[in-house]
Amino acid sequence: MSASPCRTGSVHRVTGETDVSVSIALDGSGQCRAATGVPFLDHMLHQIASHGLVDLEISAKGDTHIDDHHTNEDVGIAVGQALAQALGDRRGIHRFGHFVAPLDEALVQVALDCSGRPHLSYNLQIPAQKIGSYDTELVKEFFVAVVNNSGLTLHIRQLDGANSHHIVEACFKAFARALRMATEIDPRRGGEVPSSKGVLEQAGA
Ligand SMILES: [Mn+2]
Repeated sequence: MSASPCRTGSVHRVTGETDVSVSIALDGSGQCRAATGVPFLDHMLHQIASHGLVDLEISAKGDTHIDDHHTNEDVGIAVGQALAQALGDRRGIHRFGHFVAPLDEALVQVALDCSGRPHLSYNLQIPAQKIGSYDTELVKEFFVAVVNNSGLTLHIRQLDGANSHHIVEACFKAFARALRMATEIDPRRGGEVPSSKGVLEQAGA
C-alpha cells in the first residue's frame, strides 16, 4: 500500500457497539475536531493533534450507557487504521521518534518505531481509578488498539508523576511529539523505505 500523496487516512468503522469515523492528515497544522462521547478521550485526542501537528477529525457514537470501554477501544482501532493508511508503505519517513514530556511533576517518555510490528510496553502507574468519568485503565487499551492497527512499536515509560490527569496528558503529549518526529519526511532519505531490508510491512496487512 502506497501512501496517498497528501498522507491522509480515513476510516469509518461500524460494529454492534460503536460507529466511529476518523480522518487524519499527517502534514497538518494541529486542527482537531473530536466528539467521541468520552470527554477526557476528546481532550487527549486534542493533544495528539496539537502536539503532533496532525489534523484529526474524529466522531464516535458508542454504547457509553454501558461504559466507555468499547468506544475507547474502537476509536483506538480506527485511529490506528487511519494512521496505517496515511503512512502507506512508509517511504521517506524518519521512522523512529522519541520524546520526554513534562507536565508539572509528571514526566513521561515515549519511544516509537513505525516498524510494521505491533508492540506495546507500558508502565504508567496512574493513582486514580477515574479521571472525570474516564477509567484510567482504558489508557492502555487505547494504545493497544492503536499499535495493533498501525504496526507501531511503542514504549511508554513513566519517569515521574503523582497527579493522574498530568501523567496521562504527559503520555499523550509525548506520544504526539514522538509520532511527529517519526512520521515526518526525512529529506535525506530520498523517498526510500527506511529499512536495511527495503521493506517495512505492516504485520497482518
Ligand atoms: Mn488537561
